Amino acid sequence: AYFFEEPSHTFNEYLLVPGYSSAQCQPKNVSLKTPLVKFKKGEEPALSLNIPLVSAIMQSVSNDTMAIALAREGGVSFIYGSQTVEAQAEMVRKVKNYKAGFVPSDSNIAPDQTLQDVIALKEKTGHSTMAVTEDGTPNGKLVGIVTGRDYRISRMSLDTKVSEFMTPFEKLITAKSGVSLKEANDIIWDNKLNALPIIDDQQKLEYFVFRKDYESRKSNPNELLDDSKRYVVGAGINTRDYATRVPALVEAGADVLCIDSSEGFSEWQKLTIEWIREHYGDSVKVGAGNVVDAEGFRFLAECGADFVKIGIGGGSICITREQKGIGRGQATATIEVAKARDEYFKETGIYVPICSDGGIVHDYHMTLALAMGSDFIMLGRYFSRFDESPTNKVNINGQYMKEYWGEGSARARNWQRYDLGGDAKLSFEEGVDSYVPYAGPLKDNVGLTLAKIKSTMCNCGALTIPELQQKAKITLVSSTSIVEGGAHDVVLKDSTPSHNQ
Ligand code: MZP
Repeated sequence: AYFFEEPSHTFNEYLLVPGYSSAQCQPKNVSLKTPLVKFKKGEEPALSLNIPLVSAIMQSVSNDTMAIALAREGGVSFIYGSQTVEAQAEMVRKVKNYKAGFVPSDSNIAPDQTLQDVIALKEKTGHSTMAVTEDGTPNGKLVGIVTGRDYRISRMSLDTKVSEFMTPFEKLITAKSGVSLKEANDIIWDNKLNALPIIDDQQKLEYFVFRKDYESRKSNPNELLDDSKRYVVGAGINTRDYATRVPALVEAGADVLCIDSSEGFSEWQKLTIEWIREHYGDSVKVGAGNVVDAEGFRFLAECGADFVKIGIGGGSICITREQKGIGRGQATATIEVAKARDEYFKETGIYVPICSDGGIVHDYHMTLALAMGSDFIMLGRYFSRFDESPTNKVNINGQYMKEYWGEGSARARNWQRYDLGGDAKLSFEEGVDSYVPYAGPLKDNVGLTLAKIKSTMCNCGALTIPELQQKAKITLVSSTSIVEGGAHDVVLKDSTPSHNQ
């Protein structure tokens, strides 16, 4: 047997030691842009991320709603593959058909709704909801509701009056009535209007409502668009049905694919990548993984993977290490694979981005993963807590939770992720079904996380991710100093401080 010299470590066992910060080192000057797919020395990658975060290829994390919300902030979701080819392609299509800046296509008007109905719908769907009045004024007769992730009403309760929570709107145009919602969205897009299409029960446009201030559409400068109108979206594939799944996803408009497997150092991944290259050349981008050492990285890089994902057994819902005894501490795996990536780049002039997948508990773990060499990070638990994840929000003992389950759990039954040939079934579980504390909208949480990452980067004297990787000083910490890192020797007034949730 081969014995690794070092024990394998997790992110929790490391800290960053600050470096010199110049006056330029301010969070507003930090760029988090990072490559998503491989590129040759001196060239630009065909796809980059504006923030180094991607959401996990999981039923409980990445659907079309999550993908739109994350692309808006500059990251990418990989729509889960443990569903039929048609259902997955439809999710991809929804993201691609959803033009940036629009009201989501589930916007709806319900004639004769009461305010109580509006509130009940908001409670039921968790969606933000806006009331629309007949004449567009706050005190006008309620004629319908518009639901959508953009229109957040924070002060809604059963005794709230329409006039108290409604954003003032003015109904301006009726001339275009009768066109389809899609055509209405095109009109809004082409005229850069900040407007909502209101549809009748035949799904035809009845009228637009405009913001009173006639503001033009303002987009987030980080928004990840591949042409100027559509959001970037990824999708998971497996090593069994790629000959049917890949064409359907490509046809639906997926920008990047990723082979989703718990263990990627296998001939199955080679065959899958070869098939894609044979049919699409380099035009279809495909990541591979997961691996945890240099050998695994090199194998997948030589197979032609566009990026390589790292991580076995570190996911929050993962019991692979307990069930099979395979895996490696996520920090050690990331450090070794990053070295292999750099050596491969020196030798071949090809930079193959790497992605640390799973095991992120605190926001600072993300900064550590980047500092250790990861180009971007895949997260499941983190994103599952948000409004936009596809799972139920439930009240458990007075606390709101979201459901979160592993792809290797009996609930997901994603046998293809654990496939080693043989029978098409999940022989034993490698994941659990769980709850995670509900955390609210993605935008707010991601904003806070990025603020922390940027601030830490400034402490390390780095304004870009490559600069962080070059300048970071990283130290292992003893178990005693981990205790020192939290609040200690004081009696906390609140036993669950918000920064620990
Ligand atoms: P985390 O962000 O929740 O810690 O980890 C998410 C990652 O765990 C996923 O991206 C995937 O690689 C991995 N995963 C998903 N399902 C399972 C499982 O059921 C799993 N064992 O390990």
